[in-house]
Amino acid sequence: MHKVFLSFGSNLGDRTQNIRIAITGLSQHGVQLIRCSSFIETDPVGGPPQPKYINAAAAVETDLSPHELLKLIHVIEHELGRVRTTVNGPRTIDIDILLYDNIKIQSDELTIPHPRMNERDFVLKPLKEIQ
Ligand code: PH2
Ligand code: MG
Ligand code: MG
Repeated sequence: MHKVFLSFGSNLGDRTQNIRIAITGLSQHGVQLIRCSSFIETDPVGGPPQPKYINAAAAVETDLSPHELLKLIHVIEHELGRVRTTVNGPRTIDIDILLYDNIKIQSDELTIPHPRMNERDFVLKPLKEIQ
């Protein structure tokens, strides 16, 4: 089992429900929830003018590899209606892998630890609650 920290963000539709559905979707595909932070409302950082976000973080356990987990995340994001248009633009759901054991990965598709996590209060605040 691998210990993974995920971050969640949503600023379209029922933001809280979107994050709950994402966590349920993960748990149905071998990604077990260990701890979940509170859900916080945050001002958008970067991107075009857009609605406020709900952000959260979760500690999970899984046997999936980092790339298998990323694939599952993309499926769940797609199921929740995520459409990739503008960089840092509004979205129904964004699920990011922050940490995966003590692994370091740098590939075209995936960088772990998440390269911008330490600059982002909307990531760090919920993460600190559960670490
Ligand atoms: N995600 C972004 C860009 N900006 N701002 C907030 N408040 N919350 C986010 O989750 C967020 C963001 C790109 O992933
Ligand atoms: Mg993100
Ligand atoms: Mg993402």
